[in-house]
Amino acid sequence: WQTDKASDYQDIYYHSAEHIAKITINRPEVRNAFRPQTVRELIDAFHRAHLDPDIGVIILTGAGELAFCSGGDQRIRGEAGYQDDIGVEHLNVLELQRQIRTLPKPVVAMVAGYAIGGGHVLHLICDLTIAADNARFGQTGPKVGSFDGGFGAGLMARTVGLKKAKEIWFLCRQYDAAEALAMGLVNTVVPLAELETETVAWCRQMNRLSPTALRVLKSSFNADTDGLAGIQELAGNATALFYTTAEGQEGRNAFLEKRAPDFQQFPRRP
Ligand code: 1HA
Repeated sequence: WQTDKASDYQDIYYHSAEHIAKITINRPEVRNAFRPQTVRELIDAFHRAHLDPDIGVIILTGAGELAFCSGGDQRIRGEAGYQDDIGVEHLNVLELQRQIRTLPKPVVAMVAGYAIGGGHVLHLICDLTIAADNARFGQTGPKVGSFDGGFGAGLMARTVGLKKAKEIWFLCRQYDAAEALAMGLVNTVVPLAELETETVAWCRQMNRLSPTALRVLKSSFNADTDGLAGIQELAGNATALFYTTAEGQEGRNAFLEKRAPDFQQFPRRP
């Protein structure tokens, strides 16, 4: 992996190799819990990977073997949210969830150890999850005085079914990797020592496929769940493809050449 020298992150790492970006939450002393700074940096890193034409697939992971992410850092939870360095309460993790969901490249969660609370929702939001055999999954909201009733509930129900999703949230149990696989919460389980090799193999396989097909498919999977915003995302791809056609370009050319557009030259396909 190459370390990104341009970035100056405190709470995360950004690495890249072979058209894969790897974003790592690096707070192992708190099981990779996130604070506002962490989320700010994650949003920046995902933005970087999104815009980099050299990157086809993104891995999200946590430092060490004990945790992927344990959710919001409870030590800095104030009266009305998670406090930043100057005491302002804002976490923006919901913005991060939307970003991972809508950025037009596959995002793979590489999970060793705990994916818990808001950290569990982050892996859920990712397109695919590769779990090590020591992975443990669960929500804690009702235990620690929180809940994620957005994608945390709705996408969970779509992923594992309504009964199981309610069990996960209402009982706050933990599930091991085999149980997670059985309920469709993860794509595969591998020995811890093989976690990165296997994850990279999945990424390489996706990188050999058509980026446009993967891009449009990702937005297709969001379209019904996300309502008009989902249709916007899907339709944005249609517009981008239309721009590459002679028919789309005729409109632009006519405007720039101050003439009437000639759309008669284009077929009205059945
Ligand atoms: O629900 C939301 C949101 C909802 C809507 C909108 C935004 C949201 C944003 C966030 C969240 C949430 O994430 S709520 C859920 C918050 N997270 C949790 O309740 C998980 C708390 N942690 C644990 O349950 C356990 O620590 C663990 C199962 C992840 C690991 O257990 P283990 O291996 O036994 O380690 P443990 O000894 O508990 O933890 C190691 C150290 O890490 C401890 O610190 P130390 O005693 O060494 O000083 C522990 O306090 C710390 N730590 C672990 N998780 C967190 C944490 N410190 C702060 N925040 C944490 N989340």
